[in-house]
Formats: sequence, C-alpha cells, structure tokens
Amino acid sequence: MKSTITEINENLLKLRDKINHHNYLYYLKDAPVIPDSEYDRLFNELKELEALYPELITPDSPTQRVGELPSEKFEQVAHKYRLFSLDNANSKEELSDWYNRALKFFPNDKDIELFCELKIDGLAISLSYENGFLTRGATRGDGKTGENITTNLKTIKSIPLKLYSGEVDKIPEFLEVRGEIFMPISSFEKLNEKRRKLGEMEFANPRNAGSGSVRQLDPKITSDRDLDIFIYAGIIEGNHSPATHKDTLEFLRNLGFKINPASKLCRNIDEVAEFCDIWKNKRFELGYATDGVVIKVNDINKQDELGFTSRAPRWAVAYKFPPEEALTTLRAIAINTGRTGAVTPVAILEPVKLAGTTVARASLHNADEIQRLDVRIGDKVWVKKAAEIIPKIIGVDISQRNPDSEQFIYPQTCPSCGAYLERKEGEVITYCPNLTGCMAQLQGWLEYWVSRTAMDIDGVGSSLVAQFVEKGLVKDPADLYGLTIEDILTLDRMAEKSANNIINAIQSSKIRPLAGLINALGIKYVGRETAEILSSNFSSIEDLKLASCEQLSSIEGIGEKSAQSIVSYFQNQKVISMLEKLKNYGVKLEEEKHEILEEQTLTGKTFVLTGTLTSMDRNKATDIIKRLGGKLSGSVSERTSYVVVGENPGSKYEKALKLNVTILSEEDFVKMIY
Ligand code: 5U1
Repeated sequence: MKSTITEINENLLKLRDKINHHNYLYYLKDAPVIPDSEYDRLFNELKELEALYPELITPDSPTQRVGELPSEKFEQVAHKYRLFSLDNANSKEELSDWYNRALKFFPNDKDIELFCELKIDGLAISLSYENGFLTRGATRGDGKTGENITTNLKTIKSIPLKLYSGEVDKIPEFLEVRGEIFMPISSFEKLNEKRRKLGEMEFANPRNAGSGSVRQLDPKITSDRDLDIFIYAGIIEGNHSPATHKDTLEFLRNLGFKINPASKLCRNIDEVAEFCDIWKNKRFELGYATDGVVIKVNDINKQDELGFTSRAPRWAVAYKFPPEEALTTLRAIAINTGRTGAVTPVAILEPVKLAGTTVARASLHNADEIQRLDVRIGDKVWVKKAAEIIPKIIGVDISQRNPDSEQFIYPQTCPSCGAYLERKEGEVITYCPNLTGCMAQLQGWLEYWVSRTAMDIDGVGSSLVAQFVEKGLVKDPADLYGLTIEDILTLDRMAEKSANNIINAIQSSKIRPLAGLINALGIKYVGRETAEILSSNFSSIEDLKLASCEQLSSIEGIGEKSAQSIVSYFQNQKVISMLEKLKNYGVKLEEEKHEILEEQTLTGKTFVLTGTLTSMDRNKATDIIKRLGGKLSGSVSERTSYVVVGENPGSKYEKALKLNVTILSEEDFVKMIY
C-alpha cells in the first residue's frame, strides 16, 4: 500500500530524531551505541528519502550540515546581547587583586564561590536557538556586531542543529550560547602536513587554522576541517533561570551542548590558584590549545551585583598561563638554502615538550643572531614558542657550558652546492648566488613553481619534486614541461593513472595567467602582490625582461630593491635559456590580449583597491580596470589616481585621506566602469 505524505513526513521525523540521538551519543557523550556502518545506513536512508521528497527537507535535518552554496562574503549581524571580552590577570598577584576587588562588593562574605574553566585558544562565537532550532551562528566580531557564519557552523557535528529535549523540562523560547571553536592539535598538524606537501602556506597555530577554517566562504572547506567547540555561557529567555553558572552549564549540557569537563567549582581563591597550577602543566595532555583559566563568580545574583565595566564583566577574569619555555641541548646547527638562495641557520635540538608539541628544531634567524647569542653546539639553550610555528632560541645557559666548546663558525659557502655566499651591505641574510646550479635552490624553486599562487600544478608536492631533482629529470622548472609518462613511471610507487594525472596537471599549467607565471619565476623580492602589479603593467615576460630599473621603479608599488632584482634576474644566462625552453614547450609567456571593445577610458589612471567589494570580487575589479587601460598598484602614494574603498577598508584608506587622493566608493567605481 502506498504511504501518504503525512506518513512519509512522520518517518522522516523519526529517522532524523534517531540520527540526531546517535550524533549526540557519539559527539557529545563520546559513547556510541551503534557501529559506524549502522549510522551510515541510517544516514543514507534519510538522504534517499529526502531526495525523493525534497519539499519535506527541514533546515535541522542532519543532511543539511553542508547544504548551501559558497557565499560572496559574510553578512554583518548585530548581536542581541553584547559579547564582552575578559580582563586578564597575568600573575597570581593580579588574580588575588581581582578577587579582593570582587569581595569588597559583599562585606558579609569571607569568600565567594568561583567556577574555573579552561580558556580555549580558539575563535569565540555565538549561537542562537529559537524554539529549539539553530537559527544563527555568528563570530564575536567587536562584541556588538559579528559575521553571520551559520552555514559553516552547521558543518561542525558537535553543534546541535536542534536542541535535545530528553533531559530538560522545557526548551527555552530563545537561547543564545557562547563558546569557542577550536581545531584539535593532531588535526592541525595533519592539515599543515598536507598543506606543506601541496606547497601551500601553513597555518601558524591551531587558533589560526580553526578561525581560518570557519571563515571560509565555501562551507565545504569548513566541513573538511576537523573542528570542535566548547560552550561556556548561555543567555536563556523564558521561565528557566539557573541560580549559578555551574547550573547553567549543566542545563546547556542537557540540551546537547558540548561543555568542557576540565572545570571545577572552587570555594576560595586558594583553590583557584591550585586549579591554575595543575592545568599549567597538564594542559599539554589535552590535545587542544588552551592559554589560561577563566574564573567566574558562580552565583548569578552576585554576578548581577558586580556588573560590568565598559569592556568586561567584573565577575570574571582570565588568568593567563606564563609563556612556555623549555631548556634543552643544541645538537647541531643546520644551514639550509631556500628557493631564493637565502641561507638560514636552524637549530637541531634534543627533542623537548613545549606547549603541547615535541620540538626538535628552532629558528636561529641568521649569522648575526648566532653571534649575538654566542650559541655553541652542545650548549643548554632556552627555547620559546612565539606566535609562529617554529619556536626560537632565546638564550643560552652559560653555567652549563662545556669549557671545551668552540664558537660556531658560520659557513662561507653554500652547504648544498659549495658556491661562495654573498651578503649585500645592510642585509643580515646571506645568499647562494648559484641560481640554477644549486640543488637546494632548485628543490625550493620547483616546490614554489607548482604551488597554488604560482603555476598551480595539482598533485605535484615536495616528495615528487625531490625525486625529479634526485634522478636528474628536472634541472630547471622548464624541464617539467618536457617530462613524459615514461619518466614519471620510473618514480617510486607510480601507477599509470597517477602518472597521467601528473602530466595533465603540468600541461594544463601552460596557460596560467601572467601574474602566476611571474610569481613562479621566484625573483627575489617579487611575491604574489608584486607579480600582480607587474602583470598589470607588462603584457609579456619579454616586455618585463626589457624593462630598465628606472622604468620598473617608476611603477606604483615597485620598490628600488625589487626593480634591481628583476633586472639582474633577467640578465642571468641560465634564466634566459630557461625562458627559451618554456617558450619552446608552449608555455604562455604573455597575457592573452582581450579584444578591446571598450574605450580605454582608464588609460593613465592608477587604482588601489581596499576593503571588500560587494558587487564583484577583487579579481573581477582588477580585470575590468586592466581591460579599460588602467593600472593597479598595491600601495597608495601621491601618484595614485583613485582609491576604491569597499567594506572594512584597511590602512590604505587612511593613507589616501592623508595624501588627498581621490576616494571612490564602490558605487562611484561601478558608475565609472559601466
Ligand atoms: N571558558 C571560557 N572562556 N570564556 C571566554 N569562559 C569564558 N567566558 C567568557 C569568554 C570571553 O566570557 C564571559 C564573560 C561569558
């Protein structure tokens, strides 16, 4: 017998509830009761049924966690309740001072109950639920206005799309919860490993990786990243009002939110200090980054009495853990040659635990830094983790120095090819001048050549590049275009299909835009932005090659150093023959000429773009300016004709005001070009 639409809808509801329940057990309780295969079966059943009856799909359906298309930009949204930040206590003394100030509000109390939670080093967000359904997720922003990132947040499995009603009397009519999105350290390391192999920029720390992932315009990217959340506050509208912060968290836990179990209700400030000391060391076992402890007055009435200053509540404070440093032994100093020939020293350390990860290498910056620290092989050194991924050596424990140790002699020749290193006056970095004969430079250059912002050759990462170089198959980037399937099949564990894909990816990069090619050339002091500027001023590599230093440095955004570097790059015989090879292999060395239908109305005008444009993306704006004969620059000067100002403009806007450069709103700009 055929089911009615009502019956089908009931089945769908039951199926969704069942899946949501198993999600809750898996992601929140960490206690699944069915095998993954059974979960997949239920999920597929739901997907199939919804495909047959798309009109019955609801926004809270588990299938809708990645449902919407990428947006052009995030909408700004006003928070219903302001998200305050926290005052910091950088020492135990400052923590006591905060407590004593709070105690003064309650002269009859000897102590106040305090609730301690870990401060997660992530991205603060707020989630709104109306009658039990997630209606909006937004970043904290400035506390009053944030960005609407609902679609992306919906991809995070530990965020309930629908509140769990099994353990509470009544679902609140309106609920806003606040929490911190984070990426577990193991996922961060895996993501960076992947990006390294693809030649993409690595994230500096789990916080940047988490925040970057959640602020992707395409929710599919967010969904592929392993993100999690801890909820730490809730504003409940309706007749349920917990008496304490602890009760609020318990209520939220029962609604299906993930609350960090690493917390404690303390009777006085001494117990708080003890909690802080325990977690200062234990935090590295957690698998996610925390940078302190948040201490809150537990009693909500007392919180109300204490109130807020202009920026933070008086009833809460963040105790910051001291920066992490460790003492270890310097085993060796490795000298590496990078893709531009820059030679940098790296400290090889006795592995030591630092801020949750094992550190075996640290930055030593340059020869001057080694001399300044007088650091020697075998020394006990202090290593500190700054905001960057690579920790740095900040000092030497001279008291433990071996009396026979010798000063480190910085090499005068390239460790890879033996060429004499060069150091320009006023610079701290030494360079290997052997542009195409140095294997280390070649490896770095090829990795850069294939990367996204250069020739964007998918599937060729550092290990393939290493094999090309080792086997002598590739002696400069142009040789990539001469590789055959047979060449690729000689590499480790290479099957015909993958070899084919690699050849196709290399061949299709022949028509990359000029800016990508200029960037790929790896000219010293010419990065992505400079390459863009050059491509808008020259229509071919040949034209760029013929440009003089004066001509180049007269271009907005091109400095003297870059201009000199470009000229000397194209004088190198090896570069000249590589360009010839690229041409013979059919690599496009000029920008395809657009059919000039439009009048060249912008000839002689130089534009700078700042902020986000809403009616078109930056690439399109750049393209149009160029098509109409205008030029683009990366920086504002007296010679700039117009600064186009989108939403949230940067410092370029201020500079334009200061220099009295004509400012165009997006609307003015659109009128000018159409
Ligand atoms: N764990 C925790 N982090 N955190 C951050 N609790 C907490 N509370 C905060 C913030 C900004 O603010 C309260 C004022 C709700």
